[in-house]
Amino acid sequence: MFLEKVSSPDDLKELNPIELRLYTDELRKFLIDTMSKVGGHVAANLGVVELSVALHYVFNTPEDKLVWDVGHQCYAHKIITGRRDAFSTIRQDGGLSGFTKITESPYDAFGAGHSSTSVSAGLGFAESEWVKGTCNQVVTIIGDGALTAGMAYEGLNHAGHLRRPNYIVIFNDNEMSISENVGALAKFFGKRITSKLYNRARDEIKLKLKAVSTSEIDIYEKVKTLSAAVKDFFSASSFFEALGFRYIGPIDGHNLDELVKTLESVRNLSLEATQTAMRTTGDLKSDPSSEGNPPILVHIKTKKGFGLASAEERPGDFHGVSGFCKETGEPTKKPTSKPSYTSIFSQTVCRMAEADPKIIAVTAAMPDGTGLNKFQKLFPDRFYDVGIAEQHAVTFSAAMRLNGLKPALAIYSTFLQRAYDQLIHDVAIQKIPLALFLDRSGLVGADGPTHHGVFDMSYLRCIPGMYIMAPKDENELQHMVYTALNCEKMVAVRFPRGEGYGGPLDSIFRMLPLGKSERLIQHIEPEVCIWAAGSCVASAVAAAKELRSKGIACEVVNARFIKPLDKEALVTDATRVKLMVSVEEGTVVGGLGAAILETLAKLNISLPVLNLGIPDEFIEHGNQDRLRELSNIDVKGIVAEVKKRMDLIRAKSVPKKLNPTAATTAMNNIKDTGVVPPIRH
Ligand SMILES: Cc1ncc(C[n+]2csc(CCOP(=O)(O)OP(=O)(O)O)c2C)c(N)n1
Repeated sequence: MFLEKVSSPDDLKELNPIELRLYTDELRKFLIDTMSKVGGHVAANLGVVELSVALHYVFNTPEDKLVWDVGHQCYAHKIITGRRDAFSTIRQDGGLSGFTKITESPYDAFGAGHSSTSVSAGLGFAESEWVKGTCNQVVTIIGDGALTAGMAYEGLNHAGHLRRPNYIVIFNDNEMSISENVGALAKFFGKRITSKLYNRARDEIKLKLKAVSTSEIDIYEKVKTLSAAVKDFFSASSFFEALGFRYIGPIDGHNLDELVKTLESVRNLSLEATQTAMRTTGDLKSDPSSEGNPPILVHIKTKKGFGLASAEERPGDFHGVSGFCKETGEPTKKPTSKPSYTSIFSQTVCRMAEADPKIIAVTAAMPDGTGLNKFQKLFPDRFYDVGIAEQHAVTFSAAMRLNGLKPALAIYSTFLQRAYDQLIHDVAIQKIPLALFLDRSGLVGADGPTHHGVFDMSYLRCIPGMYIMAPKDENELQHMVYTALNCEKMVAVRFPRGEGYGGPLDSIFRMLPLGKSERLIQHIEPEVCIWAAGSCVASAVAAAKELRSKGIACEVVNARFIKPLDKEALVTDATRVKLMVSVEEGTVVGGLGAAILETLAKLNISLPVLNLGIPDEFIEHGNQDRLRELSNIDVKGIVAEVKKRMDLIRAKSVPKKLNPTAATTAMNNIKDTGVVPPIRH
């Protein structure tokens, strides 16, 4: 009833308190109905329905900016800001993004997907308001999980220094990351009930002491100093106050009236302080050292999955889901019999760990996503969830490796981007043979451009000493996990999101020869050779079969190693075919195809090369297979592209085949002398 009436925050402001409450209930119901059909980040979104309504009710968005951390909890915000009708398209081809996205709405102040960026972004907005001389307010909404990441503290520390009162942080404390939150701070914030009592008592005592103070002696000030030590022990407020914030809370984040009232006072406080500060300084840049006008932190307490029993009970299972039954919470999609790559990875590490006590497992806040929750149950003392701290995870694991242990460090490809300097500075330069397992490599589907793991081959390949492997199927993944944990190299194994092919699994793990490829289809007189990596190998094989029926003899090589590339095999192929093709589920810039081109160029071999992979642009969200199709790395795309190029080659002058003897000589020369002789066609 009220849901249809609200198409913008201005409509929301027209509602009276009772209508606002009814609207909020309808909004939650609408969210549950829609997410039960199309899926999404259920638990996080149900936890912030009241907060989203209260924020848009109180603040003057979009002039005042809301910066949502991660952005996975912004569904109510999307509905309030005019995207209700499109909401059922969320995370699907051509539909709304599952995160905040500045191109989608002026109300999405900043795009997100990766965690813990909201404090820096919010502060940047707040500070620029200051420099421009305007006093719009900026609100960052950040969870306790996101507060396990270093970047959040970089922002908070700076905010405490800049002291801009138009900057407000909402600390959404639900005691959960995706799984249970970890770390000393999470425990510290757990004391907030004591803090609530403390706050109430403090306010009462303050009033009483102020009443008995004189102009000569301010008894309240004196007692305040004395009580600081007690406060430090009891109160979460001291933590944020030490960082330079005015702390308010904790507030019940599901009590709409209390939230609205608190946010209204916070807004007034912030507005007044901002205007006063701007007036007093008379200068656009006020004195940041002024003690009077700190930024404000509001600590709210919410429950993940609020309003949906199954999600409240099992918030971890309702982090990111597809459709589900509203009554039971059971997924509507039937589980397949094929194992996921994640489960094979985790199973292999667990089996290896039984035999080798040196194997430990490390994850950055993704025990369920990486499958390492299995390891955690079996070997609790050898399992480490470090929080959303990929940088720390890499350096921590590097030191453990150096000290004789064998960490299996599992991080999603996209999140490893966070730890790039650590990979170079803390691992590669020191030649530490750390094994990295990059889950969700390639196109991930519904999460879209912030989450596609398409850059790792490119960003890892340029690191000296790095080994990069990609399995063609789940059986090969087992052997790659085994090889990575035993090979004394800095090595990354990248594998895709989703299920494998359900083929047989070898019961005994084996070492794969380092830097060696595997030829899957051979011809006596091939015209084309496809080098494929990981998830693209099966498509390449199917494409080669189809090309054969179209009169094109096409070999297929499973590259296995993107680095080091199997140069001998590559040169052999280059001597026999008219067209070399690379196929990879990663960016063509800097990936397997680039490695092939670089190698051929270095050997002075020239022949037509077709690079298929993710083009030099960000791929939107959508169905994983559809996105592969759009990038021409599915069977149909490979066949069409190869056929097109071969038609051209056949129509024009066909380059002569390379002389095999010359190629062999070239390879021998590289090995013996490092000198590359020119090869003539
Ligand atoms: C850099 C990075 N690592 C991991 C993730 C995966 N991730 C998405 S949400 C989330 C938990 C966030 O917890 P919190 O900030 O408390 O928000 P809540 O979901 O509880 O509302 C994690 C680990 C991410 N988005 N970004």
